[in-house]
Amino acid sequence: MSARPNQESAAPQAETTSPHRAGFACFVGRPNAGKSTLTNALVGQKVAITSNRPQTTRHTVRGIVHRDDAQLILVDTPGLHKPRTLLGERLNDVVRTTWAEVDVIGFCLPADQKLGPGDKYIVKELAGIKKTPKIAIITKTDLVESKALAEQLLAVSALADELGFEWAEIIPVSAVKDQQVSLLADLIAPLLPESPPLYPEGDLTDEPEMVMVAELIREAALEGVRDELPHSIAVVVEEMLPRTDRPADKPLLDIHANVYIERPSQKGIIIGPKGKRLKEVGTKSRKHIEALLGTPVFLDLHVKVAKDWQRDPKQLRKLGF
Ligand SMILES: Nc1nc2c(ncn2[C@@H]2O[C@H](COP(=O)(O)OP(=O)(O)OP(=O)(O)O)[C@@H](O)[C@H]2O)c(=O)[nH]1
Ligand SMILES: [Mg+2]
Repeated sequence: MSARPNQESAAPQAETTSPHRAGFACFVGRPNAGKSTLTNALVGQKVAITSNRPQTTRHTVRGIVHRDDAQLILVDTPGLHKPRTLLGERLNDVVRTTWAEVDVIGFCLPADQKLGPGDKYIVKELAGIKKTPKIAIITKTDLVESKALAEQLLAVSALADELGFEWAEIIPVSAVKDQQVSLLADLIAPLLPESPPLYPEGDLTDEPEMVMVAELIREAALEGVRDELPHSIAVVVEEMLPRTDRPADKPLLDIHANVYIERPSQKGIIIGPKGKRLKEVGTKSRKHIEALLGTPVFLDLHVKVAKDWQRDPKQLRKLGF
């Protein structure tokens, strides 16, 4: 690797020859490219929700990988897309701010989809960020044969040639099959600046618990809904309070959350016949929330209409965008 500057490493393992590194790497790509799944696989725990609906991620999520030689802070971003709403524009802004700030950019391209105009658009913008090393990550390799994978590798390499830059690395991975995931971490680590760890050991994310809980509810709510509805769902946790008058060995956490949709007509779909769907969303997400928080939970979900919130600056602010 590059020549080492003659400053002392601040890392505790003074005997090792290579200095400790720490820094930020973001994953960018089209919606559904597998960015969040890859982030979770690298961290070894679910820090970001995932789904097969596009635009699942709506804010940057930091996942932290602790190694002896380096601390990788992975920044999962929303999929970059052609915005159709104010929310879409805000999400794209978040991605652009993020890639301007990080030490390494990982461009995610699914192996099972042709490199398209959406990808070219993103890579063209990345080409303009000269200082930052860029890694091309072909995701979901378990879905294709080796011939198709080889073609994808060539296509992404040719695109960089065309745009006049070079990928620091090109790597195929499968987050679902855990193939080459740790190799990706090995490739990112040396590209980070010399630095002591930036987060305490054991921290896997800096997401506030209330946000993670809301995201787990949204993830469950996304399952099985189609068309415009996934985009219309937002979840806000209003309150998390330990139930009083419980014996110390039998705690219960009361969580009150609102599931927002955009139109009254969507209410019925989310709630389902006799409330069946909403109940399923509650049961499913409660399990994940209990695992996350390590305590039994009583989850109280309400469905509310926030009219056209994706397009309304005031509503967006209220929902945290
Ligand atoms: N077979 C396979 N599926 C994958 C892999 N990685 C992700 N997926 C699936 O692809 C879909 C999208 O994954 P996400 O990680 O949510 O994608 P994303 O890029 O974060 O999407 P946005 O947040 O919407 O931008 C989900 O259904 C995942 O299960 C993989 O390695 N193999
Ligand atoms: Mg995502």
